[in-house]
Amino acid sequence: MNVTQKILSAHLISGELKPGSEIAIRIDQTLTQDSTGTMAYLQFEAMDVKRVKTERSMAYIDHNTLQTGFENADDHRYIATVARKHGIYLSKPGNGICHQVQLERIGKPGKTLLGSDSHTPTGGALGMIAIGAGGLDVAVAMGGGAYYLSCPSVVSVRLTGRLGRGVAAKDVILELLRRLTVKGGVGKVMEYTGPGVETLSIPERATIANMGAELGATTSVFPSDEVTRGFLKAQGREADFVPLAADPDATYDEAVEIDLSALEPMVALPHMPDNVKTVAEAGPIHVDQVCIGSCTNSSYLDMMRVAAILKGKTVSPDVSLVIAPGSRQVLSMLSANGALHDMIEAGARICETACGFCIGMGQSPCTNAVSVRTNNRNFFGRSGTKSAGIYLVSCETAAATALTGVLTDPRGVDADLDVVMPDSFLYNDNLIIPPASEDEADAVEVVRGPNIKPFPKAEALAKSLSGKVLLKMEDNITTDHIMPSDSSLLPFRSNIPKLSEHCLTPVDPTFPERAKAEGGGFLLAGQNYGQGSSREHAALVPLYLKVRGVLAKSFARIHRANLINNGILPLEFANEADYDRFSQGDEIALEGVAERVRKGESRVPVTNVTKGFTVEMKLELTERQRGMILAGGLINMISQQNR
Ligand code: MIC
Ligand code: SF4
Repeated sequence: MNVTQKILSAHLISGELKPGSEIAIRIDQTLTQDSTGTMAYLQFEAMDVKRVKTERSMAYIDHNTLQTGFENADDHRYIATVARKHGIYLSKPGNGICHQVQLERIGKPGKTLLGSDSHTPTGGALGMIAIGAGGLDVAVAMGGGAYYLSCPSVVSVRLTGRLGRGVAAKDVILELLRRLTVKGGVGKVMEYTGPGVETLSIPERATIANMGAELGATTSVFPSDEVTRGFLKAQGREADFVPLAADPDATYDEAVEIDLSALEPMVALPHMPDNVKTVAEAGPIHVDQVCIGSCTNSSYLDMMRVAAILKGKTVSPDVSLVIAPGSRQVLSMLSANGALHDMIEAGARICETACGFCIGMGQSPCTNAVSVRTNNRNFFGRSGTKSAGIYLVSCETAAATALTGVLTDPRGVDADLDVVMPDSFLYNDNLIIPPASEDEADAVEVVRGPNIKPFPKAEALAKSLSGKVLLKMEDNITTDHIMPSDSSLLPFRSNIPKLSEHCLTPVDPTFPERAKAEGGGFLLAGQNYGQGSSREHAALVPLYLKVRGVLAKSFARIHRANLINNGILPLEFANEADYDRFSQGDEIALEGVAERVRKGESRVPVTNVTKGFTVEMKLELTERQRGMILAGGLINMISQQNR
């Protein structure tokens, strides 16, 4: 068996490990963050489970930390109290980005982790099966329920050689994105193999596993080896170590090979993470802003290399350099060893340890800006400035670029880049607040501010459906298009009515108004609809606007699950060319759809009433998913079962 099969089979509750078939797995650990967490906990409360049943559930506050009004702070208080009451550990704001802290303090080789954030696979660096999902799936897992997924196929990404000076783990994953694209990992686990693995530290593995999300992969995983042991030992957690390796005769469904020695610094140009070139090919583009941080690149190792490049130099007068270390541990170590001083003296603006600029929470750049960043997504508008373009690079490239003011290959920098991993990190868990004991939990009051509104619930599927195609969209529409997020909208993650005013506005500013005027309808999209974030809001808000189904060439994994969990039909063209026969505004009808779902038919006829033809669409649902669609979502299904 390979590593993926070993962990999945040890957690298998039902199904068979056959790629494409539905399996259910036991979840050992969960995590939520604040921008998806409020909804996840409202849903958890609706399930009436007193105490979480996992080995460890964490609630992080790291996304909505810009408190320009009462909303975010109220959400933090709700999460803190609901966590205390129900057995969840709270990581307070200031403790760091969820994935970085989970890696440092909580993750364990061989375990499963489900998180309400698409970059949860960062945990794969420790030899975990760590998967991103919608908040509702995480709420179910907290209650002890299984996580259902389509069994992934396993790709061996065989690494050979060793990274050259100035070439980084980020360049490995950018190279994979260049080769495989943002759809290349759908339905797959990227399992790292080969002699190159042992040359990579845990934070480097984490960068690669983190950004496997951009390939659309179910997750990414590394073996657990002596490097893993060393990292856990330096975190004071050697007891959590277990070795985990693929058997010598393990087989894989596909294989890719990367020679680390042959890689060069890479850059993803706007507005897709797979729009990758070498830094040399991209040329010396003039840069306005450089942002270093995010869950992809904010470890101690990354920050020490940045400090080494900046030491004794000054940032270009034309560049605003922003640095956000990934965790309190990292920031604290930089301040203790003087590296923070080197950054500050070079002219860096130090931000709090949080998602910050990565999710448009502050640091929006100027009009038409070129913003060079170390995060993982450069989707249109994500920086908060629509006319700006985000360029994704490694920490080394970002730091070198900040000094010159133009996109710069860091291999020529005059700096000592040989950062040694510490024998012991400065760990301190005093910002992780344990929950109340079972005896005390009843007395804990859950505090809800006025911004917390109930979440919308779908209705049982009607016999037949009809309505207009409200919007026609192209390929690769992201959840940032469907439910944009920036510092003005993130405070309303617990307020679906308010968010609905912004649904799909990056594609068409008139959409929310038109959807309301029509009383709902259907969406039409190309390939990979809903890629990117795990935010369930990209399903809850369309549900609120009475969107009944999405007709697409294909869907991204998490978003498809979120649609089904909320009773919205994910319909795929059986013949992709049929997409062209539909226009925005066409009236469509799905006659007798409920009966077809009930019978388990995987094809449904969709009639274009306006143009007078009928096409076949795929509606491939498992038995459990059919139950959800018929009941009008997972919560309805659970409450029916409990009746
Ligand atoms: C993101 O990187 O897009 C986010 C913000 O972390 C999201 C979660 C969210 O939308 O709240 C994610 O990746 O799932
Ligand atoms: Fe936070 Fe950005 Fe990572 Fe999402 S991708 S978890 S916003 S740092």
